[in-house]
Amino acid sequence: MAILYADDPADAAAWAAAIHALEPQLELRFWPDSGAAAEIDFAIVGGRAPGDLRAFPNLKAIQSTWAGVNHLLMDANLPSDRPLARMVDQGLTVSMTEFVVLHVLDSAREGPRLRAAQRARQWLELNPVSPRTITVAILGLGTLGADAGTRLAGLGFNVRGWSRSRKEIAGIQSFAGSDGLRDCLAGAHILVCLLPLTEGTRGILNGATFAPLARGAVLVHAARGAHLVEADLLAALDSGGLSRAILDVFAAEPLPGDHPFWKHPQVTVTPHVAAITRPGTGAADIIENYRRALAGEALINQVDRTKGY
Ligand code: NDP
Ligand code: OXD
Repeated sequence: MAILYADDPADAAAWAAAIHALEPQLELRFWPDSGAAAEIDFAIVGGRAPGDLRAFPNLKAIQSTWAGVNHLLMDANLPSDRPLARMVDQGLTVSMTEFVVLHVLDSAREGPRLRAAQRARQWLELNPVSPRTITVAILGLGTLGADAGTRLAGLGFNVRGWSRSRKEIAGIQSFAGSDGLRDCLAGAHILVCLLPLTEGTRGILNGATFAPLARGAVLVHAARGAHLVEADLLAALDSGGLSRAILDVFAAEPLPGDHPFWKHPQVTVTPHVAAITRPGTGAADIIENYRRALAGEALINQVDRTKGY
């Protein structure tokens, strides 16, 4: 029996090396060279459509190398009656925390104003403000939001987080539900989005969400493009409601060349690179999930299809 790798071909060699370093005897096949369909009992998928996995009658489970699985849950080629696991990887978590901390600190230390002053050869003595006076609201307090929030709290920021269920995380004030969202947003200076994309969160970054923030607040969005109502962001930047947006994810990726975000002076575009799973740290859980799939056990980080994440 064999594992089918149906993820990004550019990463195939790195995944094969990481998996074989731990379990040299595992047989890996690479899409579209799957061999006899009946021999495939596990599939590794990622950000792109993997092809029709319904063709494998003995497939026991599917493992995503991505943390977000919204695109996989919508893919009719993925058998909906097989367990699907998402990726939780220390390498990915650390990268996302770096991305969030980088942009929160850049905003807190007024990076854009200092860079503009340098371009104008202006000696602009801006005194750093204390992080305690800056409130960061994180939407999504799961693996990624909790880690980024904990680091920001450690740096002294006033951190709030919003999730479906309340959390007890040192240094983070936890909010849940729709009343909780309003309280989480009220007066926040920096809004970070690390939610999964579901029917409950689609379009959540909209005018009504931006309105309770402090005037001139900054958006750091690294979740999914469809969370954001782009027209509402442009309107909020125009009106001064928001002063800046750092966007890593977009409704259409790659971002089309004529999209207004590319040249907008208050928008920073990064090409969905906030965080990626590192095969060296992600392989162990994949192997454990393969073992569990064969044993008929629940997977690590198994997606709850009713919740959509
Ligand atoms: P988790 O599943 O660990 O956390 C999701 C969090 O969102 C949980 O706290 C959950 O609440 C909360 N949540 C979900 N739905 C709602 C809702 N309707 N209302 C309030 N809170 C809600 O996910 P991760 O932290 O691992 O990843 C988050 C997302 O980050 C991914 O889904 C993906 O879209 C994105 N991502 C982006 C990357 C990039 O490079 N840009 C890289 C990796 C991930 P509760 O805890 O109560 O269930
Ligand atoms: C992920 C991503 O979800 O890279 O892992 O966006």
